[in-house]
Amino acid sequence: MDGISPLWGICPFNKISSNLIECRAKSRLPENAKSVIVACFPYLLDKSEYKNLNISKYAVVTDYHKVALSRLEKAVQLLKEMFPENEFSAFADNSPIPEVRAACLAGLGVRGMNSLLITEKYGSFVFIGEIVTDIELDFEETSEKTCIKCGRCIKACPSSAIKETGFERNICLSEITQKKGKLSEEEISLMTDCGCIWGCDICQDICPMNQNAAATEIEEFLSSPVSHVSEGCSLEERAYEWRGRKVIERNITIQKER
Ligand code: B12
Repeated sequence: MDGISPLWGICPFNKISSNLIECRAKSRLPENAKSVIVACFPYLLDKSEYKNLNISKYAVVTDYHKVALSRLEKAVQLLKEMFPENEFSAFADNSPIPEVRAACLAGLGVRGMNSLLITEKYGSFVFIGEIVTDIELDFEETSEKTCIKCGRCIKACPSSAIKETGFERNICLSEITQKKGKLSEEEISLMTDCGCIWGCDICQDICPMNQNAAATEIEEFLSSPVSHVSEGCSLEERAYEWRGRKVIERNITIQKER
């Protein structure tokens, strides 16, 4: 796995099996799943790549769904050759696995109050993907640990989506920028105040545990960053491609008109 991801670990499937996310990908889970090999894909680039930034950093790099899945599929090929009797399925984001929880239980980092996985080396600027298998793999017993709980993300969140008691998805600015349809005046103001057309990084940028986050070594992420989007821009290989042109163009128009 080391050539696939610089940070990975094992989470026993039975520790997350009662929290699976309902989605179509669930049908791809091995019938007798026993272990989850959880992998992180760091995505932070050098500051010089964020000039004129008007999208969230996660969307600057080549679409992570494709990058993570193609890397994990390579590992699946090798594992299938080594263990032809067993089953292996790769997922990234579009996954029945609650990925933050699985990564915490695999010992890859802690859960921030902003609900994200924070790793020691790369901070929270990592994507998560996994391979689920019916092999019972050895793992280190660990519980889900939390961040230092300084509360800065709670204070900084422009829509108060982050609370001591949990996370309110519907009002998260990242969700607002990605949802279809007409936005309310309040949603439009939130988006224009933040100046971000896609996603939101406020709770990550403010996090003290992210201040020395290391940059990515993943070649596919280093090779073709796009930090600024404008009308008619290409969506190919970008994390905003799955939503279609309408949503991103709506957001670009909103920012232009303010
Ligand atoms: C739906 C979703 C969203 C929604 C809702 C996010 C949310 N926080 O609920 C929206 C669109 C808002 C969103 C936004 C973002 N997302 Co998102 N998202 C997902 C997705 C697809 C599912 C998450 C989910 O619903 N899980 C189900 C719940 C039940 O799981 P859970 O959170 O582990 O549930 C437990 C918690 O509620 C827990 N719990 C909650 N809070 C706390 C606190 C403590 C202290 C403890 C102990 C437990 C705990 O108890 C539950 C029981 O297990 C995941 C991919 C995946 N398959 O997991 C990506 C994922 C979480 N997103 C990701 C990213 C990158 C983002 C953004 C940073 C993108 C951006 N820059 O705009 C933002 C961050 C916003 C934020 N602060 O969360 C990454 C996170 C990587 C990381 N380092 O953690 C993931 C893992 C995708 C990936 N494959 O990399 N996302």
